[in-house]
Amino acid sequence: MTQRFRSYIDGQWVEGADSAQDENPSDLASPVGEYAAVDAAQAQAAIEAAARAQPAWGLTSPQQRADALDFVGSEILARKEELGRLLAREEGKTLAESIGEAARAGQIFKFFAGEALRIPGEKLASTRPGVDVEITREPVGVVGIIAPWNFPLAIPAWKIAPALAYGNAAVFKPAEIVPGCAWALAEILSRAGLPAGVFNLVIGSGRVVGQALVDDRRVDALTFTGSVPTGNGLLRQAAARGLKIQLEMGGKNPLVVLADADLDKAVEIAVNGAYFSTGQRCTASSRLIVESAVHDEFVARVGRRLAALKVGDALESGVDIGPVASAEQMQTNLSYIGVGRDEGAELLYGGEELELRTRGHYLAPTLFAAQPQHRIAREEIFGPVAAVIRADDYDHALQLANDTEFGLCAGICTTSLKYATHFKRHAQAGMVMVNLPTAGVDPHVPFGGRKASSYGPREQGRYAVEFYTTVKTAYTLA
Ligand code: TXE
Repeated sequence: MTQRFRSYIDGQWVEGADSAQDENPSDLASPVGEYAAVDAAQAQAAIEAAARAQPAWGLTSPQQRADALDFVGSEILARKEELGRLLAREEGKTLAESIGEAARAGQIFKFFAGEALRIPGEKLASTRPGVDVEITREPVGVVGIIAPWNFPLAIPAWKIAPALAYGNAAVFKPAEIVPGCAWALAEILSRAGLPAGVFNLVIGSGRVVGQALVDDRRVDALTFTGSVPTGNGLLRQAAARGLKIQLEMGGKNPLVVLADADLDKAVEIAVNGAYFSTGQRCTASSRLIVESAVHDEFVARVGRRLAALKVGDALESGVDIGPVASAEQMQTNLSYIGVGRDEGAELLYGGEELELRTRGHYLAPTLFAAQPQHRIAREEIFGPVAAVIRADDYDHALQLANDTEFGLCAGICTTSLKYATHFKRHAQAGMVMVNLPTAGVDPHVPFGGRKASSYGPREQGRYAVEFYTTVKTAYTLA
């Protein structure tokens, strides 16, 4: 029987106005299920329920919130294999990567269960005699959550968990192509002892349901991860109505490889960062900037490594790279491969769709030798496609690394303390990696970027408190 993923509004599972298929990108002949997309009126009902439930939830004991989040985290961790399987079928990352992501989502709920009990405040001496000054943090209210498809459990987790921990109500809109993971998360949350309306899931399109979250004045804050054009559109609308907003958008993350690097390690770091999770990570190392002295050897070794990678069904054992997540993303990837060729970038490896046992969106890992001005070296592609760029020396590599509109993550492979230290200081990015892939972060520390990559306070770790709370300064004369 086809599984049907429904939305969750005001403590009830609801049917949608429209139905659509939930595809399995590894095997288009066996879809994951179907989903019921809600309409704008249903999204407004979810916002209404959240607005009604939030004041009481914001005043609950932090222990009650901690217990609810801990329950969710424990269940996700206990069921990580099963949830990982669903994720692998729906989004297409390999089973090992998917189980890892499910575990990460569980850990995030556990982390914020603890944070619910550690909401910070301050007491300062007043400049006036006899007066006390207290600074406290209160929930921001109703939080709208708009999530992308590339981390369908972890990204919703790192938005839902802090929203609830700090006493907010949440209305969560997942990306259209991953309704199953969203439903699975909501199903667990529906049994966590939350009062009706505190958490709502609205499955539907960005244009209708996402837009309803932006338009509705009962939404007090909006957190978004997705593409630059959508994010910038939301930012303009948020500014027009004074909506608190946080945006995590694209990246074109550089990985610098210096001549003094351990080349075998650098190749592993580059291949992991650029191609794992099918390159569909905002922190992917899509620009490999390699010092001239080792450039050719590096390219040859990356080529040998790519030739050994197995592309295939996300659930099959031994597969290193799953399918591209959707036909639309495949189209984007292929069109960029065409752009690269037309611009005169040299296609070194891959570049073609693969026909495998099952019909799916399979793309060979692709590497171009590019010039810094090529579009494939400047624009986010979001697939298993990387550009290698030659640098004369460290200074040139740093200049190339920073020559981008984005600033999410930047990496360097070097054995030199001097260059590593200089790079950490001068890379224009929110996150810097030394001898590590640009993708792959810890859950308990801030995540986010600079320049066109991000807007607003950082996500994750205790820095999440900035977005999900509002500060009150109280003066008392006893
Ligand atoms: O993103 P969108 P898509 C980039 C990546 C990818 C491209 C397209 O380059 O190829 O974006 O992916 C919702 N009002 N990234 O189409 O459209 C939408 O329903 C309100 C990078 O998935 O930005 C989904 O829930 N909401 C990124 C979410 O926004 C709207 C991760 C993201 O969709 C909306 C994902 C609207 N008008 C994609 N339109 C990263 N770097 O992490 C859409 N949405």
